[in-house]
Amino acid sequence: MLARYFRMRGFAVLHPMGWDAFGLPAENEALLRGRHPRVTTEEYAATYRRQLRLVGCSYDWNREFATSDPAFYRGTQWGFLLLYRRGLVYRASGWQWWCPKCRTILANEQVEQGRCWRHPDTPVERRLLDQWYVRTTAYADALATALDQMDWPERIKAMQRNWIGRSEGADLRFRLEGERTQISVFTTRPETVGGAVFLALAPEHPLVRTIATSDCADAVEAFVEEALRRSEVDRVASAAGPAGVFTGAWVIHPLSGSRLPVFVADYVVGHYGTGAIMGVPESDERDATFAARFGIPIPAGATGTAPAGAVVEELLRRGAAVRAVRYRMRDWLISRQRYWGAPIPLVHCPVCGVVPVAEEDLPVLLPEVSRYEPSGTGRSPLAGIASFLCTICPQCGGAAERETDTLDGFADSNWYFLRFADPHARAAWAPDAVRYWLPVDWYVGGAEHAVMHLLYARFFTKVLHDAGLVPFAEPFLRLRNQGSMLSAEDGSRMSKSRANVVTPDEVVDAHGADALRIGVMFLGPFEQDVTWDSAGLTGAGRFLRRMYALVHRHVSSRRDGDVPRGPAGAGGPGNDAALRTRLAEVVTSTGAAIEQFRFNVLVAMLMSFLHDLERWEAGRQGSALWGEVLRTTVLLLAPVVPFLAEEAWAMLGEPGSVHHAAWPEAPTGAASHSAPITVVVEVDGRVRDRLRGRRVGDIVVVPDRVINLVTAPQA
Ligand code: ANZ
Ligand code: ZN
Ligand code: ZN
Repeated sequence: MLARYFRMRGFAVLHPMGWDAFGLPAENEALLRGRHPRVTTEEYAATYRRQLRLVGCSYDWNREFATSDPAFYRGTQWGFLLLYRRGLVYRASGWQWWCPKCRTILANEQVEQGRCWRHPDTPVERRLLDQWYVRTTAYADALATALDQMDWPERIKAMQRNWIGRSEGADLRFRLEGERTQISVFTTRPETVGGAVFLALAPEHPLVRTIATSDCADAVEAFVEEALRRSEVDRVASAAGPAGVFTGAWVIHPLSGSRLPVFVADYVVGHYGTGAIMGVPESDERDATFAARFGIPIPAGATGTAPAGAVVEELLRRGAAVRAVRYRMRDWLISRQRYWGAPIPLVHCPVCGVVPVAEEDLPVLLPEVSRYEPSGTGRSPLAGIASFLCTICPQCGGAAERETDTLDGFADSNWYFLRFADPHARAAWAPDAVRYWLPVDWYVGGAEHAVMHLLYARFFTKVLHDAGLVPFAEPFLRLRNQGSMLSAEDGSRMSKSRANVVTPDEVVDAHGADALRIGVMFLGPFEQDVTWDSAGLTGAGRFLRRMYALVHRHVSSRRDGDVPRGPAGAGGPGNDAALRTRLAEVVTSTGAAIEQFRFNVLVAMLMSFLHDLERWEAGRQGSALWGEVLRTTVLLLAPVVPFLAEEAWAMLGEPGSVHHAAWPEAPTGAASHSAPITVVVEVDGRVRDRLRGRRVGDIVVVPDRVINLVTAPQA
């Protein structure tokens, strides 16, 4: 609707469609059916393409592509190498989520409540593995700051801010008793240090095993092993309350000099802050529970009531603290041990180390396989394909091995919008076309993209901007989220996997595409979840038939040369002037409703307008005024019900397609407000009358009979 509307308003509209084809869903589907993901992807794309055409979505199919096309993923690989060259890619070993059912590593985002996103009944496990990361945290501040000026739903902005999770505070250093080693803790409340009575390390903390004394080592080891197997959510929000174990080590309080015991605690998160905290029972509830549970003594005089600023100043002065800003956000784990993705364009050379593939050798093609099973070892299926694996080092020419991991699908959705500007460009994108079309003016998608896709794409755009490759730093100016369609049967989200979908095919078959469009819009506000209700389709069908009949009556009375049944302006609830006012009002509010995504309101408005038109019709059908009213009405209907509008347009005898016609101007009433003029009425060049101090209220044309200028006093 938006695309059709803006096109009629005279905008150059780019309304593309393509397929985010790489990734787990396609691969899992292929595994299930034992068929190549490319084949299943093409099959699904064909169905979607047909259905989208069926319901009158005005996509530009010349720009269609799939992210799994080599011409596209060449650009994805190029983008990865850009990040690599800019020092934003690194390899690190880390604890990874592992789904025993998918038999692969999961990104943090793919773990929901400690379970696999694809297998909600399967708790994930943890494995220590080498992975490729993108330093998205380098842009944490820029990503958070820019949100303020963006025309996005507040809800999504809040989710992004939350995801980035910026916290200001300080790192405080505690020296281990009898040693030089220091333990750093991150706190947002450094002024409470006076009340600190213990330190707690995350089970992942590198010092855990070093500092554990021999009599505590076994208990610490057992605790750490158990904790690492559990998911973070499970650990931190455990119903059993905080668990931990004493390491046997003590630290010295930087101000009081008293001894504080060092624990390992499951509620301390390994990747946040320094992975260690100071426990302040008097200010923090969890610390209080922990201290009580382990009988940690509160030393006399341990209190945080000292003036805040003074404490922090003192710590800073003694070098026991540095100011710190921390982000909850983590770097992006971009490697996947999967088949169906763009191969990471790196080579491992025994002499040169990691070497990027030369730009002219891109794309690194995904080899053909007959089996898509994950190896189950944690390595990608590509590791088992010798012809892919064995290569030559781009730097020294010696024998080398290709990287066998593939890129996360978000590497594709990071930049696909640039490709749409010219999907046939030889390079990743065509700079001129990108400058012309982008950034995206209207981005419409589900709220499930609130963080990952939308954050990574914003990150990547900022990198491109910093590299001088695109003239903007934000990819999506306006964002709007549609709600989900819920099934009337079970109230859950319609999805193929739940087999509760109503297909467009069956609805269009029974009611037509325009009825489907109205029926869907009328279900509720655009951004809210709505429950499918086919009852609305009957009303939609009635609306379409009445609208059609209205146009038809006018056209046939014009053809039959009917004389208006009464003096013009006599029929309906008001006079012609009232009709014009009402029409102008509908023109204005239709445009506004579309731009505000108030589609359900728009449909209701058009329905009530139709009702008015039917009452106004008597005495006007066949007239020039009525023709003009219907012409305008059909233009307003074009974005909403494109098929009926096209038909009605032709019936009215208008040339070309209604979808190429200009959107009606809302009459501004300029004539009535400007200085009086004299209008000369001529017939064949001979003056027949002069209209002074009056305005032309109406022009009634009865073909072959009368042209009647109806005047009204100047307002
Ligand atoms: C002492 C203190 C006293 C704290 C107090 C809070 C309240 P945000 O706001 O989310 O940044 N913390 C630091 N690192 C942690 C980790 N790795 N795992 C779990 N908790 C961690 O939270 C910052 C606060 O969370 C820090 O400030 C620290 O506890 C805790 F009355 O230090 B605070
Ligand atoms: Zn799984
Ligand atoms: Zn080499």
